[in-house]
Amino acid sequence: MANIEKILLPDVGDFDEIEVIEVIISVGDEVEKDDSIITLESDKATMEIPTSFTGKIKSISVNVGDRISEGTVIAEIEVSETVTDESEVTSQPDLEPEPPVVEKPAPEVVAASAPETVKSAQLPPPVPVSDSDSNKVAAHASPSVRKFARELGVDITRVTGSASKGRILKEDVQNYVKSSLARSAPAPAASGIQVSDAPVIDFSKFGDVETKALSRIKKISGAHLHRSWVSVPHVTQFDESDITELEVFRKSLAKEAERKGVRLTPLVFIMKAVVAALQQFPDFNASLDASGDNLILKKYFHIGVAVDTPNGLMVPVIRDVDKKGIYELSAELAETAGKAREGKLMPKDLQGGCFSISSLGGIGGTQFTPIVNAPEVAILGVARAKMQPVYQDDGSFKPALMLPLALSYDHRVIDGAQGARFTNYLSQVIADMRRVLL
Ligand code: CAO
Repeated sequence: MANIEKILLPDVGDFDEIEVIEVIISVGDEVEKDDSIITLESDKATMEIPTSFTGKIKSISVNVGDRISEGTVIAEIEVSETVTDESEVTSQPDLEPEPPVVEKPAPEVVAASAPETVKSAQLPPPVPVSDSDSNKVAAHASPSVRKFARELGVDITRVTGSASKGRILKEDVQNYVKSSLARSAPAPAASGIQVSDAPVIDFSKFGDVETKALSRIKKISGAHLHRSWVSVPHVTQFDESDITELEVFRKSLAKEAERKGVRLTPLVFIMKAVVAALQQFPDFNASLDASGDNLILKKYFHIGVAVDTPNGLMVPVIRDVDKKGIYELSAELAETAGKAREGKLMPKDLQGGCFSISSLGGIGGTQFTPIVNAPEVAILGVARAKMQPVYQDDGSFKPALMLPLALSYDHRVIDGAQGARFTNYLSQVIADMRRVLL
């Protein structure tokens, strides 16, 4: 016959009518002796109450929010293991008229106890912890989980709990071991960068917060940018171009552009200059093949242009820039940027790029380091042009409109010297667009 026992609240010290803040078990759960079954909270401490029986929970008599005292029935359990040490029994046998007076196990007082400091012999050194981790006073885990952690040589204060209120489960310890082993394992040959999970931080502990979901575009572009950031060894080459004459030329075309219904900005000239530089340095107009051993050189010149939209960054592609004049490019750029902002781009509008340009010149800033739009091998960042005194050979200074350029490139494909030659050439072409004809 099944042996049903009542689990009673033991003496928990100087507390009476203490609140239940968590019921850890559910009916049907198999628990082991010393597993935590409920959590109580007073104004001084949070404590987990363990069971002294191994078995299956048949019923639960308390709810979150109840205030309970010594002797309150917490649950009934079908005992599957005989408790040999009578002195540890805290429950009341079903049929006995009087509960035996016994020595109760001390509840585990979480907030007040010191963290365990079991040293790990098998695991790699822990990663640096965040403020929130270092504030952790004690790991919130049942005795059996602590025992499990000790057996594996895990410092339980480093494990992030996934149960409510950060309680650490056996699975959390297992996951910690898995990720620690993965960190210490040699990096897989192909793609493998392993980073440990970021700690889960409850920012509301520090002040008011609001949760705002990332837009779909941000999530997609974020994953792409992250992949490029970690998989492409980046170098950024800075340069600048004197666009004083180009600005005179651009402004002289303003009326004509207006008649054609377009607005000329420096960007279209930069696009043409970029194509001239790509023709001069074909390795920049390329992608690595899947093996990583070959460069696919492209004979077409499709340029991606980063567009700032209300929902996030998009990089539509302007095709065959080499075959188009600046008015045609201006019209196409305006139309494409408009579509991007209205969410009307088709997937094909975002495909086939050879090289990207990210222009923040209309907004401001002196320089920035763009992320390569893989599988492309380079991207040009353009910041805001600024009037500057430029030193002349005769010892005088001449005012010049200087355009900051930042070329980020994939160092697996492009050497530093090539990067510098590319920006140097590009800078000269932008400064004197007649070079496009050469
Ligand atoms: N220096 C000084 N002025 C500049 C400039 C520069 N480098 N680039 C543009 N300007 C001026 C333009 O001439 C225009 O002024 P006028 O109307 O008086 O001529 C004004 O700034 C606004 O230009 P614009 O931004 O509307 O147009 P654009 O052709 O330069 O750029 C587009 C178009 C779609 C690229 C831009 O609107 C945009 O979205 N930029 C943001 C890109 C982005 O978010 N990049 C970050 C991606 S993360 O790497």
